Amino acid sequence: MRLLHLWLKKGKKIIMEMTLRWFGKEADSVTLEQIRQIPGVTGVVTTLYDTMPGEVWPLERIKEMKAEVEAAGLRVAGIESVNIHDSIKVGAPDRDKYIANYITTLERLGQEGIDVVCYNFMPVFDWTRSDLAKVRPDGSTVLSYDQELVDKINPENLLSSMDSKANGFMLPGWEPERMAKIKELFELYKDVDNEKLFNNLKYFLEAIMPTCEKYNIKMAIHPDDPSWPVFGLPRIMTCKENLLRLVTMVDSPCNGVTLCTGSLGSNMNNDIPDIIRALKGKIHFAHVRNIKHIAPGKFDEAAHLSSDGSLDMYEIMKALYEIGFKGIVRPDHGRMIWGEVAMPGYGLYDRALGVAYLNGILESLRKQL
Ligand code: DNO
Repeated sequence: MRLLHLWLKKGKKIIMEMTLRWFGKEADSVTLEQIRQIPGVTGVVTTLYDTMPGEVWPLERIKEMKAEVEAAGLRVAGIESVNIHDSIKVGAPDRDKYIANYITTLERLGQEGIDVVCYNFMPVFDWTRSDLAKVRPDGSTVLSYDQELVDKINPENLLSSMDSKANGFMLPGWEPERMAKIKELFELYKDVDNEKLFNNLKYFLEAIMPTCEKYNIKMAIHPDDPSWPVFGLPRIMTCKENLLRLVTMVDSPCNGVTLCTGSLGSNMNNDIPDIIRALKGKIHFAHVRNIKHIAPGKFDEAAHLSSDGSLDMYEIMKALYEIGFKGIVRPDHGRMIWGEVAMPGYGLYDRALGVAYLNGILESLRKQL
C-alpha cells in the first residue's frame, strides 16, 4: 500500500485518491474483487453496517473490516459513515454519553490508521428521493426528487412507499429500526431549529476535536441532500455560507467537509466550483456526481458526464485540482444500466463509468496545468 501511495504522490503535483463506496459483503451486490478491477481505484469507503448510531465499534470488527479489504488488494480509505445519535443532534441530556462512545470509536479507528470519517447532521432522515428508479428515454433508471411529490408524502408511511422500488436493498439512513420509531423521532426534533442544530453540532465537534487531532482523523461532514428543509425538519449543511460557518466555528484542521456535488448541486443557486474554492483546505473527501435540474425543487440524477446533466464536471474537478485537494474522491450515485440489480444509486457499472470519466478529466488536468 505504501508503494501505491508513493506512486500517487509522484509527479508534478499530489493528486487525489480514487475510491468507491462499498456496503460490505452481506449487503452489497458489488464485490471487492470487482472494485479492484476498476482502473485507478485504490481504496474503498465503508462502515460497520450492523452498528447503530451511538454504539461503540468493537476494535476486533474494525480490524476484520480492514483485513478483508486489504486481502482484496485495496485499502480502507475512509469511513462512510460513523453516524451520529439523535440525542447529540437535538442536544438531549444524555448526549455526553453518546459523544463519549463516538470518541471511543474514533480512537479505535485512529489506532487502526483510518483517518477520514464522513458523517452527517441531518435530522431523522439521510438523503431523500421521491423516485428510486425513474426510467429515462434510454431505458436506464435514476434516482429523482420532486418536492411536489414529497409534499404529498406522510413521512410515517415513507418506507413502505419507497421500498417496492429499492430492489430489495435498504437505503442508508432508512433502516427499519429507525422507521419504526419515526413518530418519536419527529417529536424529538420539534423544538430544534437551525440555530439549535448549529449549536449542537458545535458542541459535538468541540468535544471530539482533541481526539481527531491526536490521531489526525479528518471529520468530513456531508451536506444535506436535498439542500433544503424536508418534512418540516431543519437542515443546515445546505450552502456556501453555512459550510463556511461550520469550518470556522470550530477551528481545527480536522474539522472539514465532504464536498458532495450532487447534494449541494440540488439547489440551483449553489455554485459548486465557487464553494470548492471557498473551502480550500477544508475539504477532506469529495463525492463527485452530476444531476439534471428540471425546475427549482425538482431534479433527476444523471450519468457523470457533464453533457448528461446540469453540472460542469470539468470545472468541478478543475476547482478541486487547483485548490490542491489531495484527499479521497469517489464517484457517487450512478444510473442503473445493463440490467444490473443493485442498491439504487450504488450499482457497479455506472459508478465504474463515472470513475473512468473522472480519471480522464484528472489526467487532462494534470497534463495541462
Ligand atoms: C448518499 C450518501 C449519504 C452519505 C451520508 C453521510 O448517497 O452520500 O448517505 O453517506 O449522508 O453520513
